[in-house]
Amino acid sequence: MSTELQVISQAQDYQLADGDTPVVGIVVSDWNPQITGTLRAAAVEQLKHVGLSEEDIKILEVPGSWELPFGVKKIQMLHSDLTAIIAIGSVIKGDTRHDEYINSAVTSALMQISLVGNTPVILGLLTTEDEQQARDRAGGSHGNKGYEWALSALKMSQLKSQSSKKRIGF
Ligand code: RBF
Repeated sequence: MSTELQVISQAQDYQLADGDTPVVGIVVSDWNPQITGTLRAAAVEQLKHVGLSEEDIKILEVPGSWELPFGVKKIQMLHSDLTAIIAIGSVIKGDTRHDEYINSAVTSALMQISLVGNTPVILGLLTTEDEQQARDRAGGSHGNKGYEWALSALKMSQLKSQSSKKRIGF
């Protein structure tokens, strides 16, 4: 697995393993919609690039990042065949400490859901100091994190469905 720092600004080639049929859920927050919309578009583009169809990608919208954990639980109830779920949100620091409370609660809830359930949850939460930092990561100078999150979802889908001890070749 590569540990090099990569800036990904477009869909990457990725070979699905034989018999691997990922079905990916995307839960996306409507707060800071220009940012989350761009992240979501990149994630969908990446998944389609490797061969997933519209049917293999299930999308659920929630009002804000705070609602992401409930959205993840809900999408699992609606679609029992999901192999991974990406939770997308953008929390931007403001005059109050809302960002700290939201980020802390949401990240630990998503981790809990991932571990208690049997479906990996990909953390697609931008936690930035300002809007520019968010833009930089949603199609700007730091690429578009949506592509990376989709690739993580594909890798974790493969890991979830792995039934033997053979090494997974990412
Ligand atoms: N939700 C986000 O996804 N990103 C934000 O930057 C964000 N900022 C907020 C700031 C304040 C002061 C409040 C009260 C809410 C904010 N929310 C934000 C919305 C939050 O995630 C949630 O949708 C609402 O609090 C309703 O539960």
